[in-house]
Amino acid sequence: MREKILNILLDKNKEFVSGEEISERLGITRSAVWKHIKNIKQQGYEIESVTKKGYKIVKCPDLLTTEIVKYNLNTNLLGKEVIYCDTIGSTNDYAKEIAKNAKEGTIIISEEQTKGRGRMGRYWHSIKGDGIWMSIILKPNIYPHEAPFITQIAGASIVSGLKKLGVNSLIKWPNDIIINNKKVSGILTELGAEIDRINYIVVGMGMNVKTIDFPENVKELATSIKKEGHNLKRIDILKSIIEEFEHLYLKYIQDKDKSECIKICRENSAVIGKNIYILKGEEKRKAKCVDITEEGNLVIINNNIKEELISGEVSIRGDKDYV
Ligand code: BT5
Repeated sequence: MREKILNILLDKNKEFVSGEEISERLGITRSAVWKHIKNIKQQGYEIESVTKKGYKIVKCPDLLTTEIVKYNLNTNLLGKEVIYCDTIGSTNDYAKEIAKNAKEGTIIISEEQTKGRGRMGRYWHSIKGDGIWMSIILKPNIYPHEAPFITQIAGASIVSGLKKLGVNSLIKWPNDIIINNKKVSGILTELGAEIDRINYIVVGMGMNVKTIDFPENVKELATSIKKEGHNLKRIDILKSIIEEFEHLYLKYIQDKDKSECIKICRENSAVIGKNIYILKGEEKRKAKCVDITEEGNLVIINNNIKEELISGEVSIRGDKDYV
């Protein structure tokens, strides 16, 4: 009910709506309306109430709450369920805990993560209120070996979601999004599977939006949307990415069409045409990146020999810099 009232107020777009209208539309008493409004205010919304005029939203809190994320979200699958947390260990861990019984498309968002994770046990800084820390639960009918493609979909949807808002970024294959050679976003795709079938995939995406001062150990390599000169709201970025994700994901799952995703990955690649180092465990070797295949694998040339890399355990560094 609270969500319905909030939606009515948001629909009015900062104009008054009377308590009577709300109570009639929702079939509840005016005092029930008032109680819900009080509750909505406690969530951080500034609501003006004037006798005979009713209520209007003056200011929404800068939070990624369930109601705000779902409001006018243009999707059919993603974000029908949104779980919002103020703080959590890791949204990916929580998503994996609930994945079995969760609906496909469920999104978990937290204002802060205390144990945010990167790949291979690395740490992911997730400062409270500064970024987007979210995980999406998917249940695609694909083979486990096809799962790395979901990381490509996530990368492509971040790049094109940002582009729609006027921000240019590049994908450092397989899972980093960079602006001006610095990392603004990272993707962590995890799998719950049996030998030949996937039970679920959790796609975690972290994006620095408002951070200006980064922790010492990532200061040199990290950036944020704000630091790059863009004053965007987290909620607008989040929705743009989710809508792009759904579009590319459904093309892949329903039409078996990877082409649009791969086109975005190729056209916005930070590594194609570059000399790089490939890191795998202790191993480090030099190669030149030449392409990304239709499957989302990276094509490299080393000593005149062409090779395809699958994302899994591989990291890439530029031959001079991070990229
Ligand atoms: C990643 O791993 O880039 C995947 C990051 C995924 C984070 C999301 S947030 C929501 C969901 N829940 C989670 O627990 N995780 C996901 P990797 O390629 O391994 O990069 C990790 C490295 O990035 C670290 O070793 C640092 O060097 C650097 N790093 C850590 N925090 C960063 C930040 N906030 N911004 C930029 N770089 C960071």
